[in-house]
Amino acid sequence: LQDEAAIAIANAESLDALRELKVKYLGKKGELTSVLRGMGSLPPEERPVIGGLANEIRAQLDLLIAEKESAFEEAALNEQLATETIDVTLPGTPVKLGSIHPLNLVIEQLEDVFIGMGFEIAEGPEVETDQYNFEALNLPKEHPARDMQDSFYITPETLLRTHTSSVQVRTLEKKEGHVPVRIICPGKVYRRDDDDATHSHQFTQVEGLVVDRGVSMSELNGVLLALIEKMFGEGTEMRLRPSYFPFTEPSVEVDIYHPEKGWVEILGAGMVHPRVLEKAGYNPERYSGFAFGIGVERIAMLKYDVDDIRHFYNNDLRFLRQFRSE
Ligand code: FA5
Repeated sequence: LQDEAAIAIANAESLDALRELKVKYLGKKGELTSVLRGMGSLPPEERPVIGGLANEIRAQLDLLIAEKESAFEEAALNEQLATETIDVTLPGTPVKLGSIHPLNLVIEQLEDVFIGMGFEIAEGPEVETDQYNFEALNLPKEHPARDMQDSFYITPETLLRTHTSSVQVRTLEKKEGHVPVRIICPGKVYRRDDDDATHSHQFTQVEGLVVDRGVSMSELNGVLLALIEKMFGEGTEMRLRPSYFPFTEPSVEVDIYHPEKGWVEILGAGMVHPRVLEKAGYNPERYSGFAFGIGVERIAMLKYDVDDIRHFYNNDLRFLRQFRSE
Protein backbone atom coordinates (compact mmCIF):
# COMPACT_ATOMS: atom_id res chain seq x y z
CA LEU A 1 0.00 0.00 0.00
CA GLN A 2 2.77 2.40 0.94
CA ASP A 3 4.67 1.82 -2.31
CA GLU A 4 1.58 2.08 -4.42
CA ALA A 5 0.61 5.36 -2.79
CA ALA A 6 4.14 6.76 -3.05
CA ILE A 7 4.25 6.06 -6.79
CA ALA A 8 0.79 7.53 -7.34
CA ILE A 9 1.81 10.68 -5.47
CA ALA A 10 5.04 11.03 -7.41
CA ASN A 11 3.11 10.70 -10.67
CA ALA A 12 0.29 13.09 -9.79
CA GLU A 13 0.13 15.71 -12.52
CA SER A 14 -1.85 18.41 -10.84
CA LEU A 15 -2.86 19.81 -7.50
CA ASP A 16 -6.35 18.41 -8.01
CA ALA A 17 -5.06 14.91 -8.72
CA LEU A 18 -2.94 15.14 -5.59
CA ARG A 19 -5.91 16.11 -3.47
CA GLU A 20 -7.85 13.14 -4.81
CA LEU A 21 -5.02 10.84 -3.79
CA LYS A 22 -5.01 12.37 -0.34
CA VAL A 23 -8.68 11.47 0.03
CA LYS A 24 -8.11 8.05 -1.48
CA TYR A 25 -5.39 7.00 0.96
CA LEU A 26 -5.73 9.20 3.99
CA GLY A 27 -9.34 10.38 3.95
CA LYS A 28 -12.05 9.17 6.32
CA LYS A 29 -12.99 6.37 3.97
CA GLY A 30 -9.43 6.03 2.65
CA GLU A 31 -7.47 2.83 2.39
CA LEU A 32 -5.14 3.45 5.28
CA THR A 33 -7.99 4.49 7.51
CA SER A 34 -9.80 1.26 6.82
CA VAL A 35 -6.68 -0.65 7.87
CA LEU A 36 -6.75 1.20 11.17
CA ARG A 37 -10.47 0.57 11.54
CA GLY A 38 -9.97 -3.11 10.95
CA MET A 39 -7.54 -3.33 13.86
CA GLY A 40 -10.30 -4.38 16.26
CA SER A 41 -10.39 -7.82 14.66
CA LEU A 42 -6.65 -8.39 15.15
CA PRO A 43 -5.24 -10.36 18.04
CA PRO A 44 -4.36 -7.92 20.85
CA GLU A 45 -0.60 -8.47 20.66
CA GLU A 46 -0.55 -7.49 16.97
CA ARG A 47 -2.50 -4.30 17.39
CA PRO A 48 0.35 -2.03 18.57
CA VAL A 49 2.62 -3.31 15.82
CA ILE A 50 0.12 -2.76 13.03
CA GLY A 51 -1.09 0.51 14.56
CA GLY A 52 2.45 1.85 14.80
CA LEU A 53 3.16 0.82 11.26
CA ALA A 54 -0.03 2.41 9.94
CA ASN A 55 0.77 5.66 11.69
CA GLU A 56 4.27 5.65 10.28
CA ILE A 57 2.93 5.15 6.79
CA ARG A 58 0.38 7.92 7.31
CA ALA A 59 3.13 10.31 8.39
CA GLN A 60 5.25 9.28 5.44
CA LEU A 61 2.43 9.83 2.93
CA ASP A 62 1.47 13.12 4.54
CA LEU A 63 5.00 14.35 4.05
CA LEU A 64 5.14 13.20 0.42
CA ILE A 65 1.84 14.92 -0.34
CA ALA A 66 2.89 18.13 1.39
CA GLU A 67 6.17 18.22 -0.54
CA LYS A 68 4.45 17.64 -3.83
CA GLU A 69 1.80 20.24 -2.98
CA SER A 70 4.35 22.93 -2.32
CA ALA A 71 6.16 22.00 -5.54
CA PHE A 72 2.91 22.55 -7.46
CA GLU A 73 2.25 25.82 -5.67
CA GLU A 74 5.71 27.11 -6.39
CA ALA A 75 5.36 26.23 -10.05
CA ALA A 76 2.01 28.04 -10.20
CA LEU A 77 3.52 31.11 -8.57
CA ASN A 78 6.48 31.12 -10.96
CA GLU A 79 4.13 30.91 -13.89
CA GLN A 80 2.08 33.82 -12.55
CA LEU A 81 5.18 35.91 -11.96
CA ALA A 82 6.39 35.21 -15.46
CA THR A 83 3.15 36.43 -17.04
CA GLU A 84 2.71 39.43 -14.75
CA THR A 85 6.12 41.03 -14.93
CA ILE A 86 5.99 44.82 -15.01
CA ASP A 87 8.20 46.70 -17.39
CA VAL A 88 9.43 49.44 -15.11
CA THR A 89 11.06 51.23 -18.00
CA LEU A 90 7.70 52.00 -19.69
CA PRO A 91 6.77 55.69 -19.45
CA GLY A 92 4.07 56.31 -16.79
CA THR A 93 0.56 57.61 -17.43
CA PRO A 94 0.63 61.28 -16.51
CA VAL A 95 -1.77 62.22 -13.69
CA LYS A 96 -3.91 65.16 -14.76
CA LEU A 97 -3.66 67.89 -12.15
CA GLY A 98 -6.53 70.30 -11.74
CA SER A 99 -6.04 73.96 -10.89
CA ILE A 100 -7.48 76.16 -8.18
CA HIS A 101 -10.34 78.30 -9.43
CA PRO A 102 -9.25 81.96 -9.69
CA LEU A 103 -12.04 83.07 -7.36
CA ASN A 104 -10.85 80.58 -4.75
CA LEU A 105 -7.29 81.79 -5.31
CA VAL A 106 -8.35 85.34 -4.52
CA ILE A 107 -10.38 84.21 -1.49
CA GLU A 108 -7.34 82.32 -0.18
CA GLN A 109 -5.13 85.37 -0.65
CA LEU A 110 -7.66 87.61 1.09
CA GLU A 111 -7.93 85.14 3.96
CA ASP A 112 -4.13 85.16 4.33
CA VAL A 113 -4.01 88.94 4.44
CA PHE A 114 -6.77 89.21 7.04
CA ILE A 115 -5.62 86.32 9.20
CA GLY A 116 -2.27 88.15 9.28
CA MET A 117 -4.14 91.15 10.72
CA GLY A 118 -5.80 89.07 13.45
CA PHE A 119 -9.16 88.37 11.81
CA GLU A 120 -11.07 85.10 12.17
CA ILE A 121 -13.12 83.43 9.46
CA ALA A 122 -16.89 83.24 9.95
CA GLU A 123 -19.64 81.57 7.94
CA GLY A 124 -23.32 82.03 7.32
CA PRO A 125 -26.09 80.47 5.23
CA GLU A 126 -26.79 81.34 1.60
CA VAL A 127 -30.52 80.90 2.13
CA GLU A 128 -31.13 83.69 4.59
CA THR A 129 -34.02 85.25 6.45
CA ASP A 130 -35.28 88.72 5.60
CA GLN A 131 -34.44 89.56 9.20
CA TYR A 132 -30.66 88.99 8.86
CA ASN A 133 -30.32 90.09 5.25
CA PHE A 134 -32.25 93.36 5.64
CA GLU A 135 -34.22 94.08 8.78
CA ALA A 136 -31.40 93.81 11.35
CA LEU A 137 -29.21 95.87 9.03
CA ASN A 138 -31.48 98.85 9.41
CA LEU A 139 -33.45 98.07 6.25
CA PRO A 140 -37.12 97.81 7.23
CA LYS A 141 -39.66 96.44 4.72
CA GLU A 142 -40.64 99.71 3.08
CA HIS A 143 -37.12 101.16 2.98
CA PRO A 144 -36.37 102.46 -0.52
CA ALA A 145 -32.74 101.25 -0.25
CA ARG A 146 -34.01 97.67 -0.58
CA ASP A 147 -34.18 98.45 -4.30
CA MET A 148 -30.37 98.69 -4.31
CA GLN A 149 -30.26 94.93 -4.04
CA ASP A 150 -33.01 93.26 -6.06
CA SER A 151 -33.55 89.90 -4.42
CA PHE A 152 -34.50 86.30 -5.13
CA TYR A 153 -37.20 85.52 -2.56
CA ILE A 154 -38.02 81.90 -1.71
CA THR A 155 -40.86 82.61 0.69
CA PRO A 156 -42.02 86.05 1.91
CA GLU A 157 -39.52 85.74 4.79
CA THR A 158 -36.61 83.83 3.19
CA LEU A 159 -34.38 84.74 0.30
CA LEU A 160 -30.98 84.02 -1.25
CA ARG A 161 -28.71 86.45 0.58
CA THR A 162 -27.97 89.56 -1.47
CA HIS A 163 -24.74 90.29 0.40
CA THR A 164 -22.51 88.74 3.04
CA SER A 165 -23.48 91.57 5.41
CA SER A 166 -26.13 89.16 6.75
CA VAL A 167 -23.28 87.46 8.61
CA GLN A 168 -22.52 90.68 10.54
CA VAL A 169 -25.57 90.38 12.75
CA ARG A 170 -25.25 86.59 13.08
CA THR A 171 -21.67 87.07 14.31
CA LEU A 172 -22.57 89.82 16.76
CA GLU A 173 -25.38 87.69 18.20
CA LYS A 174 -23.01 84.77 18.65
CA LYS A 175 -20.49 87.00 20.46
CA GLU A 176 -23.24 88.05 22.87
CA GLY A 177 -21.96 91.54 23.49
CA HIS A 178 -18.28 90.56 23.84
CA VAL A 179 -15.42 92.37 22.12
CA PRO A 180 -13.23 92.37 20.15
CA VAL A 181 -15.11 91.20 17.08
CA ARG A 182 -12.77 90.79 14.13
CA ILE A 183 -14.05 88.52 11.39
CA ILE A 184 -14.20 88.09 7.65
CA CYS A 185 -16.76 85.97 5.86
CA PRO A 186 -16.27 84.83 2.27
CA GLY A 187 -19.27 83.48 0.37
CA LYS A 188 -21.69 83.46 -2.55
CA VAL A 189 -24.39 86.08 -2.88
CA TYR A 190 -27.33 86.44 -5.30
CA ARG A 191 -29.09 89.38 -6.91
CA ARG A 192 -31.55 89.87 -9.69
CA ASP A 193 -28.98 91.83 -11.67
CA ASP A 194 -28.79 91.45 -15.44
CA ASP A 195 -25.61 89.64 -16.43
CA ASP A 196 -23.04 91.69 -18.36
CA ALA A 197 -19.26 91.94 -18.52
CA THR A 198 -18.97 93.23 -14.94
CA HIS A 199 -22.20 92.05 -13.26
CA SER A 200 -23.51 88.60 -12.45
CA HIS A 201 -26.71 87.39 -10.76
CA GLN A 202 -24.53 85.21 -8.55
CA PHE A 203 -21.19 86.51 -7.36
CA THR A 204 -18.81 86.36 -4.42
CA GLN A 205 -18.14 88.71 -1.56
CA VAL A 206 -15.85 88.80 1.43
CA GLU A 207 -17.45 90.61 4.34
CA GLY A 208 -15.35 92.13 7.08
CA LEU A 209 -16.48 93.32 10.51
CA VAL A 210 -14.55 94.85 13.40
CA VAL A 211 -16.24 95.95 16.64
CA ASP A 212 -14.39 97.09 19.74
CA ARG A 213 -13.95 100.10 21.95
CA GLY A 214 -12.69 103.15 20.09
CA VAL A 215 -12.64 101.73 16.55
CA SER A 216 -12.29 104.60 14.11
CA MET A 217 -12.58 105.42 10.43
CA SER A 218 -8.80 105.81 10.22
CA GLU A 219 -8.39 102.19 11.29
CA LEU A 220 -10.73 101.18 8.44
CA ASN A 221 -8.58 103.26 6.11
CA GLY A 222 -5.43 101.55 7.37
CA VAL A 223 -6.85 98.04 7.00
CA LEU A 224 -8.05 98.78 3.45
CA LEU A 225 -4.68 100.24 2.46
CA ALA A 226 -2.86 97.20 3.81
CA LEU A 227 -5.28 94.95 1.93
CA ILE A 228 -4.83 96.74 -1.36
CA GLU A 229 -1.06 96.89 -1.14
CA LYS A 230 -0.89 93.17 -0.37
CA MET A 231 -3.24 92.29 -3.23
CA PHE A 232 -2.01 94.72 -5.89
CA GLY A 233 1.46 95.76 -4.80
CA GLU A 234 2.87 98.73 -2.95
CA GLY A 235 2.01 102.15 -4.28
CA THR A 236 -1.39 101.10 -5.68
CA GLU A 237 -3.68 104.11 -5.41
CA MET A 238 -6.92 103.85 -3.47
CA ARG A 239 -9.75 106.34 -3.16
CA LEU A 240 -12.73 106.48 -0.80
CA ARG A 241 -15.89 107.95 -2.31
CA PRO A 242 -18.75 109.03 -0.02
CA SER A 243 -21.67 106.67 -0.50
CA TYR A 244 -24.76 105.37 1.24
CA PHE A 245 -25.58 102.08 2.93
CA PRO A 246 -28.36 101.95 5.55
CA PHE A 247 -26.17 99.81 7.83
CA THR A 248 -23.12 102.10 7.90
CA GLU A 249 -22.69 105.78 8.69
CA PRO A 250 -20.63 107.29 7.21
CA SER A 251 -20.47 105.00 4.18
CA VAL A 252 -17.88 104.85 1.42
CA GLU A 253 -17.21 103.07 -1.81
CA VAL A 254 -13.61 102.17 -2.47
CA ASP A 255 -11.96 102.36 -5.87
CA ILE A 256 -8.46 101.44 -6.89
CA TYR A 257 -6.58 102.85 -9.82
CA HIS A 258 -5.80 100.55 -12.72
CA PRO A 259 -3.43 101.96 -15.37
CA GLU A 260 -5.69 100.88 -18.26
CA LYS A 261 -9.17 100.70 -16.74
CA GLY A 262 -8.92 103.85 -14.58
CA TRP A 263 -10.72 103.93 -11.21
CA VAL A 264 -12.51 100.65 -10.50
CA GLU A 265 -14.89 100.08 -7.59
CA ILE A 266 -13.99 97.01 -5.58
CA LEU A 267 -15.85 97.30 -2.30
CA GLY A 268 -18.34 99.08 -0.09
CA ALA A 269 -17.56 99.96 3.52
CA GLY A 270 -18.30 102.25 6.44
CA MET A 271 -18.66 102.68 10.19
CA VAL A 272 -21.27 100.27 11.57
CA HIS A 273 -24.54 102.17 12.09
CA PRO A 274 -25.33 102.61 15.82
CA ARG A 275 -28.77 101.14 15.22
CA VAL A 276 -27.23 97.91 13.88
CA LEU A 277 -25.02 97.61 16.97
CA GLU A 278 -27.95 98.32 19.24
CA LYS A 279 -30.23 95.75 17.58
CA ALA A 280 -27.51 93.12 18.02
CA GLY A 281 -27.09 93.90 21.73
CA TYR A 282 -24.02 96.18 21.63
CA ASN A 283 -24.21 99.55 23.34
CA PRO A 284 -23.27 102.12 20.64
CA GLU A 285 -22.15 104.54 23.35
CA ARG A 286 -19.41 102.11 24.38
CA TYR A 287 -18.53 100.34 21.18
CA SER A 288 -17.95 101.26 17.57
CA GLY A 289 -16.96 99.32 14.50
CA PHE A 290 -16.39 99.25 10.79
CA ALA A 291 -17.49 96.85 8.09
CA PHE A 292 -16.74 96.25 4.44
CA GLY A 293 -17.95 94.03 1.61
CA ILE A 294 -15.38 93.16 -1.04
CA GLY A 295 -16.40 92.10 -4.55
CA VAL A 296 -14.16 89.06 -5.15
CA GLU A 297 -14.78 88.92 -8.93
CA ARG A 298 -13.76 92.56 -9.28
CA ILE A 299 -10.47 91.88 -7.50
CA ALA A 300 -9.83 88.76 -9.59
CA MET A 301 -10.61 90.66 -12.82
CA LEU A 302 -8.13 93.38 -11.98
CA LYS A 303 -5.46 91.09 -10.67
CA TYR A 304 -5.56 88.58 -13.51
CA ASP A 305 -6.63 90.94 -16.27
CA VAL A 306 -9.93 89.17 -16.97
CA ASP A 307 -12.18 91.26 -19.19
CA ASP A 308 -15.52 89.51 -18.65
CA ILE A 309 -16.93 88.29 -15.33
CA ARG A 310 -18.68 85.39 -17.11
CA HIS A 311 -15.34 83.67 -17.70
CA PHE A 312 -15.39 82.72 -14.01
CA TYR A 313 -18.54 80.65 -14.34
CA ASN A 314 -18.29 78.98 -17.77
CA ASN A 315 -15.85 76.28 -16.69
CA ASP A 316 -13.86 76.61 -19.89
CA LEU A 317 -10.69 74.62 -19.25
CA ARG A 318 -8.64 76.86 -21.52
CA PHE A 319 -9.42 79.71 -19.11
CA LEU A 320 -9.10 77.74 -15.87
CA ARG A 321 -5.79 76.10 -16.81
CA GLN A 322 -4.07 79.47 -16.89
CA PHE A 323 -4.22 79.56 -13.09
CA ARG A 324 -2.41 76.27 -12.64
CA SER A 325 1.02 77.44 -11.58
CA GLU A 326 -0.05 79.66 -8.68
C1 FA5 B 1 -22.85 95.71 -0.54
O1 FA5 B 1 -23.22 94.58 -0.92
C2 FA5 B 1 -22.65 96.01 0.90
N1 FA5 B 1 -23.16 94.91 1.70
C3 FA5 B 1 -21.18 96.25 1.17
C4 FA5 B 1 -20.93 96.76 2.51
C5 FA5 B 1 -20.58 95.90 3.54
C6 FA5 B 1 -21.02 98.13 2.79
C7 FA5 B 1 -20.33 96.39 4.80
C8 FA5 B 1 -20.80 98.62 4.05
C9 FA5 B 1 -20.45 97.74 5.06
P1 FA5 B 1 -22.54 96.67 -2.95
O2 FA5 B 1 -23.91 96.36 -3.43
O3 FA5 B 1 -21.93 97.94 -3.42
O4 FA5 B 1 -22.49 96.70 -1.36
O5 FA5 B 1 -21.59 95.48 -3.35
C10 FA5 B 1 -20.25 95.37 -2.88
C11 FA5 B 1 -19.31 94.96 -3.99
O6 FA5 B 1 -19.79 93.76 -4.62
C12 FA5 B 1 -19.22 95.96 -5.11
O7 FA5 B 1 -18.26 96.93 -4.81
C13 FA5 B 1 -18.80 95.12 -6.28
O8 FA5 B 1 -17.41 94.91 -6.25
C14 FA5 B 1 -19.49 93.80 -6.01
N2 FA5 B 1 -20.74 93.64 -6.77
C15 FA5 B 1 -21.94 94.22 -6.55
N3 FA5 B 1 -22.87 93.79 -7.42
C16 FA5 B 1 -22.24 92.89 -8.24
C17 FA5 B 1 -22.65 92.07 -9.35
N4 FA5 B 1 -23.89 92.04 -9.79
N5 FA5 B 1 -21.72 91.28 -9.93
C18 FA5 B 1 -20.45 91.28 -9.46
N6 FA5 B 1 -20.00 91.99 -8.44
C19 FA5 B 1 -20.88 92.81 -7.82
